[in-house]
Amino acid sequence: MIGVGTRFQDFTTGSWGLFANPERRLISLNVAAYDAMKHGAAPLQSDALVGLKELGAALSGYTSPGKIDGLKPDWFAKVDPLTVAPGGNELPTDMQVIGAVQRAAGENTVVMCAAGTMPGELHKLWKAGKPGSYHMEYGFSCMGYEIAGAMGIKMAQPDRDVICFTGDGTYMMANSEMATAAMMGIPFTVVVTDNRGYGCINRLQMGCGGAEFNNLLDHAVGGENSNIDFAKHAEAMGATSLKVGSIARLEEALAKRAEAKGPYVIVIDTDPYPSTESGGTWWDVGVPEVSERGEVNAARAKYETNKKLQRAD
Ligand SMILES: Cc1ncc(C[n+]2csc(CCOP(=O)(O)OP(=O)(O)O)c2C)c(N)n1
Ligand SMILES: [Mg+2]
Repeated sequence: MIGVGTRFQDFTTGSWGLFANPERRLISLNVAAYDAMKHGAAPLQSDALVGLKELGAALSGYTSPGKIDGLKPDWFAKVDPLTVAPGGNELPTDMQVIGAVQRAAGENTVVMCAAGTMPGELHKLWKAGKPGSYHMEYGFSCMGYEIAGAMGIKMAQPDRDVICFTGDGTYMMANSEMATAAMMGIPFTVVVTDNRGYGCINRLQMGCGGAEFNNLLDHAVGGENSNIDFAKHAEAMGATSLKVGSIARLEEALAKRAEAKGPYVIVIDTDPYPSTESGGTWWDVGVPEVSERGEVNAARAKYETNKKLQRAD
């Protein structure tokens, strides 16, 4: 395997469960020696472009025995149905929101995101257009990067159509650059998926056998008193904003995004529970060894099975 510019971190490697084959050898091309050396890889310290050109020349005539044709269409045939208009859900899912944005996006669109449910969902579901159209802060997946980041992308590439995904939690963590964008008339679109809490962390908690606790507003002390109006909040900072009640209305609102003079914020309530199961890989998040909860014991047993697949050397 050849890794280019990767730190081979947990999300890339399924916590090293994906690359368990004993025959596996790594070549790591990285400008940082520290990263190139990791996991017993043969290190190639180089700029990516220069290194790839030289590797390409050295490998000329070689063809891989692996077959990758058809993998991409097969994948999308499996997951595309999740992105089409609401199924049985009372509230739209985040996958359906991605579908609506995908249908509204053009060649010139850049989608961006950083933290919460959306990075994982976009990674699985988004079909990127031309190069430079998918901007994901997944180095640290830092909540609050989204709105400032979207403004930065638009400033760097004024001709691109920038669409930012942000959850309600990450919107709350940092949003004030919206006021700057409104003041300076920097136009980009923000889709706020409001599932009333930290949906992805709640699912992680459940996945580790835990009872739902303190991640969704409805499980927090006084949560019933919280009813944040994100559209009004954005409007108060000078953005054009609206709240939509369905995927169809979201599509109508997205179609009008070019009319906005500054940031254009569309808020939609989503279901905090569903996520795309396919393609899900293991993440080495510790589970207690001892618990009175059957769910934790079951999660621990699964953890130990997965731990055996891990090969990080
Ligand atoms: C600065 C920062 N703090 C904490 C986290 C851990 N974290 C990742 S996602 C998340 C919750 C995100 O909630 P929200 O934006 O509402 O997204 P949702 O999963 O509900 O769609 C938290 C606390 C983080 N990534 N960055
Ligand atoms: Mg949320």
